[in-house]
Amino acid sequence: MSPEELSEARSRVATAQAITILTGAGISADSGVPTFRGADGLWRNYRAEDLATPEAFQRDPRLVWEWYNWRRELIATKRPNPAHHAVAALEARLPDFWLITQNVDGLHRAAGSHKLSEIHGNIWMVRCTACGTVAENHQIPLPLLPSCDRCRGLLRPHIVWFGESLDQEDLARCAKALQDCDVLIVIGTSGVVYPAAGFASVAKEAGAFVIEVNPDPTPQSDLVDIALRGHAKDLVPNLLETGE
Ligand code: BJW
Ligand code: ZN
Repeated sequence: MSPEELSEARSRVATAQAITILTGAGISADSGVPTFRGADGLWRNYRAEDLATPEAFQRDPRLVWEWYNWRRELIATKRPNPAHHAVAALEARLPDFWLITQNVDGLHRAAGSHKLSEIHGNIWMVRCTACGTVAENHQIPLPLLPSCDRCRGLLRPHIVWFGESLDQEDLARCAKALQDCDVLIVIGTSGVVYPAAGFASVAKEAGAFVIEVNPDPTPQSDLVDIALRGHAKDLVPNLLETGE
């Protein structure tokens, strides 16, 4: 990444009428939340891919809730970092803005973001497997077989697991944000989980200028216009706070 690239990226952001941001676990890594893939992405020899499926929950709901209790406990101690705050500040000053996050940790909301789609759900929400009621729940730890207040059915995390469909309204809102933006900024995602992995190319085909912020290359790096290599907490404030 050359100084010219950072400077061009900053000027694209400063002059854009409509900006969409897509975030992944890397933006919360700087707050101390482990990412999914890579050395920190393991929990007791299980991979996220082995626990984050409806089949895993059917087979052993206690094990899956144990994992979520562990993550809820960890995330409860974490706070938004300068990258989350810079994203929220951009929303506050740019009317045409949308944030798409794959993160379930709620740190964007904690930083003050409102115009956002949490496309993979939220770890502080639960859903009844019997009656479908969705509720906010901050209890830690939850019983290993938590039950619904309304019908006593088994609760599950309100999170999108592998093989499950994303919310259609959320997806439609994201499609509009990808079509309409002048600039898409993709921050801290490995770009391997669909449909989010396809969002950079959707925006690019619709004419957007695409900026990636990630210390490492991803499968989308070749299609983006500028790849800024480094940590979100350092680069994102620099990129977004253009001091207009
Ligand atoms: C930093 C940093 C710093 C580090 N600063 N950066 C098309 C093709 C192939 C497969 C499919 C397809 N369409 C659907 C599928 C199946 C599947 C899928 O994509 N599989 C792939 C693995 C191949 N997708 C689905 O099943 C989705 N459903 C769906 O599409 O329904 C319709 C359908 C179903 C089946 C077939 C076809 C259609 C649902 C996906 C749900 C994903 N859910 C999870 C788990 C939730 C559990 C939980 O959180 O409790 O969401 S998976 C996990 O990965 C989590 C994340 O949101 C997601 C993305 O991970 P992310 O954010 O990219 O994190 P990492 O760890 O991978 O990367 C971190 C990055 O940060 C790295 O790049 C670092 O370099 C970087 N980084 N430090 C900036 N300081
Ligand atoms: Zn219920």
